[in-house]
Amino acid sequence: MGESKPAQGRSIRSLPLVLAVVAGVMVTAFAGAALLPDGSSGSAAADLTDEFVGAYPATTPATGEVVEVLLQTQIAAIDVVETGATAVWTYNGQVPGPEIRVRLGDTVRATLVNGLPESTTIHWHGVRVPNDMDGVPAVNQEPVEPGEAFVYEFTPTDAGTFWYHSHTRGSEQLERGLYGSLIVEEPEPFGYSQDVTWMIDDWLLEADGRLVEQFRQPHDVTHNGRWGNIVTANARLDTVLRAAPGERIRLRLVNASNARTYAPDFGALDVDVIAVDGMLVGAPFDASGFVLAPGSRIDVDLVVPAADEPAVVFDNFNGEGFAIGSIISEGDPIATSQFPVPTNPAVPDWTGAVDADADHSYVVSLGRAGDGWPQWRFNGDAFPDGEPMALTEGEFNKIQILNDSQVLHPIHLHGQFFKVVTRNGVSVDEDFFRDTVLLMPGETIEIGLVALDAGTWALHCHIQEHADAGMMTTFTVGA
Ligand SMILES: [Cu+2]
Repeated sequence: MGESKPAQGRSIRSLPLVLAVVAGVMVTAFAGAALLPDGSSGSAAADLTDEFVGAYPATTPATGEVVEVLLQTQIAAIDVVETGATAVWTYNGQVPGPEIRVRLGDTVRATLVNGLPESTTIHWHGVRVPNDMDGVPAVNQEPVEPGEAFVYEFTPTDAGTFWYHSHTRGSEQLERGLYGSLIVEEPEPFGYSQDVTWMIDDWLLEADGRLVEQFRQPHDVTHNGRWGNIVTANARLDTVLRAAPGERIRLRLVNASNARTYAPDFGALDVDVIAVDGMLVGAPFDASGFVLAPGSRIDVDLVVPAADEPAVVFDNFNGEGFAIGSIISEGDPIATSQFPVPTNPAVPDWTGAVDADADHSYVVSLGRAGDGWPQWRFNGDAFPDGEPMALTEGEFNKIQILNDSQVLHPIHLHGQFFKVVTRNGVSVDEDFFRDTVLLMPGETIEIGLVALDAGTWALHCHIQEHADAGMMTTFTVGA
């Protein structure tokens, strides 16, 4: 353990929230006195910024504790199916990579040592990190070449369920197994008897267990990416959560798939979502039917009932009915721990954002590169072409995204959380933040956010085959 290095720009990045508070006080003080002839206050954006105050912090002080992690990329073999071993690319010889667990305020110092035959980088999905720690080649850092090392150091700003994965040629590197979870625990535990992570992934395997090694097939690129023929939790087909009747459990589900979307079905179990994409929700809601797009997470709160049969958690997104994992109730019943479901009451309402003008807009479309290869584009440009979108730091921004295609696109913003405010022009009242949102074919959505974290960040489709075919752009926050 050692001294933590303060993250760059911390003091600068705390300013916008202070300004927002001041602006909020002024708006409140003059409410009613500044109405325009049309009845509006003329300060809709300021009101929306004001609603955000207190939703999550601009910064979190470091405790000084440093958690050192070595992440060595290497080729290994694991047993996914019984018919034969699967050669995979791993962090430290395992899939998922080691679960990194820290307490809020702890500093993560992760040393990537690249033992692969090609370059790689690590992205800390959903974690608000200093910009140069975000892991995107050509945006945040140089690629880490074979035999080289890179030290990632950051103090997570938020508690919650996050994950790390390769952000280099993800259509192959993620698919081969380069992912793991990063759990940031709250300063005081809530009182769950078990806290369990299931990283959900699908694999496209030959009958003998070998990975199908044709990546970026044109059909996958132009459709919904590469979907596998088996579904695993923590790279196993037989993942089981064993608990006594009455146990109250926090189960964290991470969609680590390249492309497949899930809708976890808990059957007869009574399951509440308490967090989405790492962040606590404003109020818990029934988990059934929640759509878990690639990159996304949900944390659920469940009480294990007395039961003779395992409760199987199925994927119910497209009717294939893959089992994800199961929960086995065994042993003597215990008294269920009683505590209020954790929430974040400060999630902004932002239903008024339906009337705000979009500050920026994107159209997503499929085209062809000069060599005929399929190419995904934001506003006609495939990465690295295109100008960065400039967001106003510390103020409400509304972004419209139109999916002008017939396939799914889970859109992920780096370094920020946002709320979905409209779908196809209709106001949406989701009582939680996201870092990834699924666009259905032909759909137009609008998201709102107050950008607190300065720098140039990636915005891309989390279907890896789409991202690697150009479906990425950048945006800037602050100077
Ligand atoms: Cu996409």
